[in-house]
Amino acid sequence: MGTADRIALDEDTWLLVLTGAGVSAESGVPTFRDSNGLWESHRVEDVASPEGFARDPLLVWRFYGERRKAAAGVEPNEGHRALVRAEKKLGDRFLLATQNVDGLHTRAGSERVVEMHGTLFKTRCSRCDRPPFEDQDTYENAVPGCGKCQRPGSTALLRPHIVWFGEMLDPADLHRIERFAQSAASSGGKLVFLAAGTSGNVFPAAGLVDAARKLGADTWLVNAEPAENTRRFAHFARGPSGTLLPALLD
Ligand code: BJW
Repeated sequence: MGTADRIALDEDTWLLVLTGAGVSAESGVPTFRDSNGLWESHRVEDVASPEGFARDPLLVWRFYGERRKAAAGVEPNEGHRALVRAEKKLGDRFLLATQNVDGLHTRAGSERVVEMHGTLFKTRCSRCDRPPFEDQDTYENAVPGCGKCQRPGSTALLRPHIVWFGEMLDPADLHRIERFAQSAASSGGKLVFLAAGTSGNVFPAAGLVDAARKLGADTWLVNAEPAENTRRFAHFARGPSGTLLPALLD
């Protein structure tokens, strides 16, 4: 594994970034799989699967209501801001695919962002195809129903606009990521894939490093601990993303 200490943002560099919960950890947002992570106090299958929602929608709404409240009260950190500066340098040769649903990249000022796992601050109907809408409500005591498609005797529940286990990611999001990487390759540019703050456990995000390698990308991982797929990367910088992203990118 390489030990170069900078990612050069040259005129022919295309940078595809994948972020995970670790990038928001220094803002005070809990990760999933670390000690004290969200999955320590909740069973994944109860709160982040369609089956869990069907079984106990109030529990699921309490979980996401708490997270809405917590995420609204935190601020982006230096890691988020380093990615904003990289985007300013690279323009359309930059794309940020995030698994995070906390909205902190956008609040920091990132513009070319794909929210692969959805967002905490939108709600949609679990049955009809009305577009997801902005929503800050925490629904602590009652599960909201859909005012658009509700029929007598049939309950259409509103749900968070989040991609749960066993659910498809939006194909348009995946195409946008693929198109970006392929444009880099076909333009003869230098593709760099940088993953930060992610345990490499969840697919398809964890497979992006391999897709990027196939296109000839240089691959970097910035993480506090080794990830499940560390060996797939050419470079591993171990430590907090709030310090390492500015050091690598500026
Ligand atoms: C720091 C730090 C600091 C801490 N600085 N670092 C192929 C193989 C096997 C299984 C599958 C497969 N393809 C699909 C699957 C099934 C499944 C899956 O991946 N399962 C695995 C568990 C094996 N995937 C899916 O179901 C996906 N859907 C799909 O593929 O659809 C197609 C399909 C449908 C039906 C059948 C088959 C295929 C959907 C996955 C959606 C995941 N959603 C979640 C929850 C919702 C979001 C929410 O509530 O917030 O998204 S799961 C959860 O994990 C969340 C995260 O986005 C995601 C990734 O977690 P992340 O970001 O990596 O966080 P952590 O906590 O795991 O790691 C944090 C890391 O940061 C750690 O390593 C720390 O060390 C580090 N860290 N502080 C730097 N300061």
